[in-house]
Amino acid sequence: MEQTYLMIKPDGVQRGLIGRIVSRLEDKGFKLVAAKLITVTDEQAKKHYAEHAGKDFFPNLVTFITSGPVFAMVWEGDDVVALSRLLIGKTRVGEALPGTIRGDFASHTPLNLIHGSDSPESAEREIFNFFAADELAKYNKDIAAWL
Ligand code: DAT
Ligand code: MG
Repeated sequence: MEQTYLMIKPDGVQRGLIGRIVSRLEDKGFKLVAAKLITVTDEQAKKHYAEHAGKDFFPNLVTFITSGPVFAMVWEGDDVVALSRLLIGKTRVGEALPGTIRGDFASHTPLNLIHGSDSPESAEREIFNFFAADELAKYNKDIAAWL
């Protein structure tokens, strides 16, 4: 089953949006397999955003993501990488549609509340930048047959 790394960024934690964001992911039918409130280290941040190293906004991105606690999560489901990014909405707030998390709650692009892996390969790398394998729960939900 596909897994993805989703992370409520420091702005989402500060604004008290953890519960509402998690509810949307549960409502969609994804299965939560790991979650914890952590402060991202400089090393983890640089690894997480390695694809953006060298871009003008990279230093601000690292400063922002390490500026306070984040809510790190692993979610599971069919096509969860692509479907969760649809729920999250576009990167730029001007393009994030109403009904998406960013479209409904974010008003400035860098403060866009939540990260979602962009491919199954990124997900694998990102999950293990923040979690150990034994932190991922293995369990079945009977409701899965109805989703
Ligand atoms: P996403 O978070 O939608 O996967 P991304 O991987 O392209 O987007 O960029 C990572 C984060 O960097 C994004 O959530 C916000 C920030 N960012 C991206 N492009 C930016 C830009 N042009 N100016 C400022 N911040 C930007
Ligand atoms: Mg990205």
